[in-house]
Amino acid sequence: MKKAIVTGVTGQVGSYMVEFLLKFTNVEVYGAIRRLSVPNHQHIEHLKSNPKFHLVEMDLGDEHSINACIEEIKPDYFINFAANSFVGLSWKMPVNHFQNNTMGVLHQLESIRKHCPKCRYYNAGSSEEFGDVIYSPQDLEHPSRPRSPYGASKVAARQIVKVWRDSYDLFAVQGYLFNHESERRGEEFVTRKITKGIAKIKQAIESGNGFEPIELGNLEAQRDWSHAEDFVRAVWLMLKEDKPKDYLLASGETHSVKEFVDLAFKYAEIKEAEYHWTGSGEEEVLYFKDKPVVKVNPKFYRPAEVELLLGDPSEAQKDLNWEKSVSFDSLVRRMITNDIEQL
Ligand code: F7E
Repeated sequence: MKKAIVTGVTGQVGSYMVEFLLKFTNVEVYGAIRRLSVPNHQHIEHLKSNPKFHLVEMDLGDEHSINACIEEIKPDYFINFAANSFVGLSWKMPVNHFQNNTMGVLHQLESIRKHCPKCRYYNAGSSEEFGDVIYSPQDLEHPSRPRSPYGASKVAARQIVKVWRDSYDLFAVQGYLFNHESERRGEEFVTRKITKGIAKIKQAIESGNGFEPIELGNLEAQRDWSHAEDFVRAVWLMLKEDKPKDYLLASGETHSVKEFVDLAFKYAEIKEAEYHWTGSGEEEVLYFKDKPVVKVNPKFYRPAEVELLLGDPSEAQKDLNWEKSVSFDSLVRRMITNDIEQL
């Protein structure tokens, strides 16, 4: 049986990747985890009894742990979803982002080159690499103009993947993944922060209790949001191609943070709902009747913002025969419904 190492399996997209591989392929999956003192296995707990799934310990910041896993398992596939992925934090911990997101990739590729050069390698790239975009929709030709240490760390990783591919004839690719969200999204990201916050507000309103408004940063930022589960099939298809080639995965639609808020309130179906926005910029507030439910707090602004992202997924659609299955509307509905049910 072929073997795949998947990193980042306790996170959103890594856990969907493992589910996909166990369900649709005959591959033995080694999920790489970093041991923490707090429990973080909620997305993979249901997979642990599967005999084709094993957990191994690996830390992107520790090349010895990377090398030890690769040398012992000698995987046929290596799918790297582990990363420091919160853009907002990357200004506060820039070195850490480069150590994990860039140097981690270099150590993985070096180890693959030495121990299993036929291994097919995938690293998760990001639309943050496009950054300060000069045209829309962004395609594979769009230049790298990152705006954050996170974006720069992913651009550097992309160069490393290319150099290792060209120099050592490795099957190594890095996709451009536009924003991907789900019911498993971390609560620091804007979509989940909104749906979780609205679920709590709904509960408070319907039980006659008080509540604090949700505080957000830039409401005008526009993102190309997809469901994370839609991307994992495309990642697998990239690894099954005849030749290594990078692809861009996106929904092909862009929506503002404010539109996400409006739709999430709509699907929350709060009784006697009656909303209105007032003000602009830092003074912008969304009211439910006379109570603020969303307001702007400049502390969530970024030192440099990526204002607009819109991806062109046509090459992946054509070559990989891949299509998204979850629309923006369904994504928001699924996330808010899940958070309401969880409460
Ligand atoms: O921000 C704005 C914020 O943190 C989205 C990661 O998966 O996708 C993700 O990066 C937008 C930004 O995601 C708040 O300024 C407003 O414009 O949810 P986010 P992100 O930065 O787009 C890319 C593709 C990745 O690769 C990353 O790993 O929303 N925004 N108010 C806010 N963002 C946050 N987090 N919190 C706010 O209160």
